[in-house]
Amino acid sequence: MKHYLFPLFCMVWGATPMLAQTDASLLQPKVQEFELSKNEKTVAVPSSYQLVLTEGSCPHAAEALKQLLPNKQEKTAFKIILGKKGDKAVKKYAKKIPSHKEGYYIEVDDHCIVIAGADARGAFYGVQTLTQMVRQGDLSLCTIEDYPDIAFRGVVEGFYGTPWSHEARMRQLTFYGRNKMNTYIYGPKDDPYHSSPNWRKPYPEKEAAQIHALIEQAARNEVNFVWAIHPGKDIKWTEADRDALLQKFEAMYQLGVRSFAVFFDDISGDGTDPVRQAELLNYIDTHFIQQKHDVTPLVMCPTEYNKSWSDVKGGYLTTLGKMLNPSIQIMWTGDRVIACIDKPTLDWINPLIQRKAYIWWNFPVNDYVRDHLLLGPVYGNAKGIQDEMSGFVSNPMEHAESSKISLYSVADYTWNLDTYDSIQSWKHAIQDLLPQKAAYLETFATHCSDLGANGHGFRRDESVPLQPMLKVLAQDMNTPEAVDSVLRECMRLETACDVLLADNENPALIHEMRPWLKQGKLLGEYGQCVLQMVKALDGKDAAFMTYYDRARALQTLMYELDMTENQNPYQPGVKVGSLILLPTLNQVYTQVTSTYNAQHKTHLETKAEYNPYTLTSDVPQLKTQVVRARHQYVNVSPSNEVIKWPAGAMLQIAVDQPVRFEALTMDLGTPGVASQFTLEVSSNGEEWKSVSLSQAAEKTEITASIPTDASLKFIRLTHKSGQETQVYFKKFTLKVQK
Ligand code: LOG
Repeated sequence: MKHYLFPLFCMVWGATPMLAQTDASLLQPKVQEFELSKNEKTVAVPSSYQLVLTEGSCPHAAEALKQLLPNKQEKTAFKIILGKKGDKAVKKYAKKIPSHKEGYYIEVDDHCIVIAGADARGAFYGVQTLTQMVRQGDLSLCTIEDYPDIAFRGVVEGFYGTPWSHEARMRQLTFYGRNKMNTYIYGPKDDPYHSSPNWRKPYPEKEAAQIHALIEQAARNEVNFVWAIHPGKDIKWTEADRDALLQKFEAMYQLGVRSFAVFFDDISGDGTDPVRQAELLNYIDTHFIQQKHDVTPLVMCPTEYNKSWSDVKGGYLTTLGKMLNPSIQIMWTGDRVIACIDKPTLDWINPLIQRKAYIWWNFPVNDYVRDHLLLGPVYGNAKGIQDEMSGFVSNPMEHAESSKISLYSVADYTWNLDTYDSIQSWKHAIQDLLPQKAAYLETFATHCSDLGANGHGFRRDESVPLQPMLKVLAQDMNTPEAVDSVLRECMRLETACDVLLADNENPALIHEMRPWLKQGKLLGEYGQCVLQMVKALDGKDAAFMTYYDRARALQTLMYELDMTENQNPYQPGVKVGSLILLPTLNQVYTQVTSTYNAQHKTHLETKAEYNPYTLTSDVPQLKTQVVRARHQYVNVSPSNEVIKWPAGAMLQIAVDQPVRFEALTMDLGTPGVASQFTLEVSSNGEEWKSVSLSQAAEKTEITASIPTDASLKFIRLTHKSGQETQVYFKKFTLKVQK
């Protein structure tokens, strides 16, 4: 029976941090079974206690308990009994311990607390739960039976971009332990010793020492540190490379690694052969993993790692399914690169790979929308599918602290799928991350969650509580209720950003969010101005022009911030409220200014934002890429993955006013491919002139200088080789003169 205690005390006396009893709904992740004792009594947190423990049985749990309650004594009446199944200390409770791995049983009565794990990790998790209970205040007499729904839960540091710092990783591992996540897969794409060119080489001394420290930190927190290698870009299917890989694994084993993964994602060419991949992995499994006896099952990420890229007839996945040793885990991102997971997802993939998929969930990763920070709730993954997956790990943002909002909820979801509540979990996550200023962070995060238009077409809802009023405002800007409530929320947003910018509670978090907080503050100010313009329209207030001038200034300041902060080469800039808040405010700005112009016969600027460039393409993976102009340059957002470019397919950029295209620079990641493409320009989209492409031998960059012509409006790149080609899409920059 599930029994969650209603936090009545909180309701009556207001939100006090200390409760008179345990509120099970606040335990994280949500526990499976919580039962209050019938007498509804509580016991104070013991100020001293006698520890009953089988020496050496669960050292990390014992250490965590010591941290929590340091006053352990020999002769005290109150007892804490800690142990794992099979220990003498917990023998009496053996039948009550859940049979699931990593589960635990807790019993609190007025003279004793029992924490009995199914194993050492379970005991550690029991201590984490007790820690949360102690932080709430007096302990309710109760029993808890708890266990995870999914065997492997956690994080894959698998994004492109700046890998997490050592300090950030150390903090993450503590966070995983606290939230009962047992897996951290180390695989940052931009660590050269994980991928090409240096996967064959051992880590230099400093990095090796840091990895060793991470492994120790992981062990203290009962996390499996999984070290992944990404050799597929340049692997040769030779004994020499096979041995190089084994040697690297051996070196990592010597450093303390006891869990391993091999990634074959985002590669093209020889490395993608499933037979060769399976032979190599089976060899590693037999000659390394199985030989060691203290290493967890091997994990692999396939080249076809999502349904939309899978060529079932081509047999890649079935070959892996058939050939790979049954103990090898296969990762899967879902129906698309970025997708939520449901039953049909698993019903499709599991039979093909002849095992339960190990989910690589691409959220909150933002390496393809780096101008956005993803702070919204985790939602969209189905309930009831716990028995169809072997693992579920989340790929986060390069911003480690900010990612904790999502990771907290991933911990919640993967432990107990069926009771998962996305909004509640998100609120708890924010509370956990920044307890003193949680309300402000919640306001900011409410408006900083969508990804904007992107090549993967994955979006998240944003500004949800304000949406009804924003819709009313968009329909009729003269609705006072809507004007006032949006105005108030913009004021709240500005306040929240100010408070957070000046906050010192979690400096690493604020540092990561700083550009977005600055943009959020400007957006809040802009919103207030625009709505004041609406209020001033009735003519009674002479302030319209002042509000107009300030709104214009804020538009410029938001643009400048976007052009100067977070200037990464992929998706530079800083976006906040881009799904609905900013577009609605811009629409109201245009409307209110046009109305004013009509009333006063003025010519104030009515355009709030303007992108003259549009992209069209019949290459499926490119057609939703984003194009944007920055100063003299027009960039198409690059892609991280391999692009399958069909025969005859093209990519076109059009501009609404004639311009002078000066030059094109692009990088398709492969030497010699320029000859497979033609570049053409046109002023009307009908008559085309071709422009020659140049590519130096052995180089991946392709350039074209475009003959002077001030009347051009179209430029297109067409693949002409007659059959599908595979390229990367690392850069596409057009230089333009107005
Ligand atoms: C990469 C990953 C990247 C993610 C999101 C997998 C298996 N591989 O398209 O490194 O962070 O998508 O951009 C990927 O997802 N490639």
